[in-house]
Amino acid sequence: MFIDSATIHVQAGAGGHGIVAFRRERFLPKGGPAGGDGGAGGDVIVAVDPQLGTLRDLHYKRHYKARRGGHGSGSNKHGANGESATIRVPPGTMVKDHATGELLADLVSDGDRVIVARGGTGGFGNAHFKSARNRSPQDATDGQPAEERQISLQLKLLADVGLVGLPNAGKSTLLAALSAARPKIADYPFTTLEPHLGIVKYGNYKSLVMADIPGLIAGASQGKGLGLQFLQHIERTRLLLYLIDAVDPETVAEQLQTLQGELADYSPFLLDREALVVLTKRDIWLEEPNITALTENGHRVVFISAVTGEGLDELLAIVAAALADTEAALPTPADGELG
Ligand SMILES: Nc1nc2c(ncn2[C@@H]2O[C@H](COP(=O)(O)OP(=O)(O)OP(=O)(O)O)[C@@H](O)[C@H]2O)c(=O)[nH]1
Ligand SMILES: [Mg+2]
Repeated sequence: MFIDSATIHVQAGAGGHGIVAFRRERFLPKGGPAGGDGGAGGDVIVAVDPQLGTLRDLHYKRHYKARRGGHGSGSNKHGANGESATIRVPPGTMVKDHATGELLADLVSDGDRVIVARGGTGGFGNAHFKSARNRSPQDATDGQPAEERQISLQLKLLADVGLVGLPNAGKSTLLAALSAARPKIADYPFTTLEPHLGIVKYGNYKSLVMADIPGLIAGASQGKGLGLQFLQHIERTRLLLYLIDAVDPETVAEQLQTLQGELADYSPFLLDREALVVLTKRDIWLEEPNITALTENGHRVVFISAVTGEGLDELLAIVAAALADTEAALPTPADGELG
């Protein structure tokens, strides 16, 4: 199951208390203060695990708690620090405070982490308060309470290239032809029910990440078909490929309009994204489509057949050149199915 959002409860550990104690030695009835400090409570941390592709685990476990700090003890013993709790998430996870909506972190690469609930500091034992004026302090302080809150997490896949198209346009077939990913392919609409990533190798040891998402239909923005829920996964791609089945050449301009209309309803920014138009299934065309209507707004148009491989080298060369003009590739989870 592909799960790309979750709301969880996080609770850090409280600080341990400091204590009041005095040294006891054999011939000294009353030794100096020896109450140790409390240990710090553990934090709750959210960290990237590049092996993960979904937030599924968080769907099953919704409460995360770090350990509290140990209390101080006699002979100046410091309480142990409480163990932190780490929540692992895939690259591309945005972390927000659930109540305020404040963005706490956008965790992109391996090593990225954020403390979402801070453990309390430990209290001071009476040894801490010893001074020239007060050689036998009777005071100790309690540890600080721990932070606790609800956080919401949302995964927005990180990929270089996003495939958009109507159902059956050939998106998954293209991903399968170019990468080791094996998404399900079939001649009925909505074969793909969840996003897939594939690593596409090209040139000399270069690679890019391509995201295949479920098909869009007219009215998706009103919730038709699978709706727009998967468009968040192409928000962070650098290049969009509009895949258009050109077996019926009369429909190509309208298909592009439908796709762009739905994208615009989701976020007008998506229309400013660098994009190519890819006409698919060339091996079964009866005639070449007229592409003037497609190139009007400046898009390049490429003809391919993912079945015979025709046009794929040219497509990759154009994609590579377009990406070279934008920033470096973002890190990604493993090839293939995400969940
Ligand atoms: N002849 C031919 N058939 C193709 C080509 N590309 C895809 N198909 C066929 O078109 C149908 C749909 O292909 P998919 O790759 O599943 O389409 P999709 O865009 O992923 O569809 P959804 O996941 O439903 O949105 C399948 O029967 C494919 O075999 C092609 O280049 N040539
Ligand atoms: Mg598909």
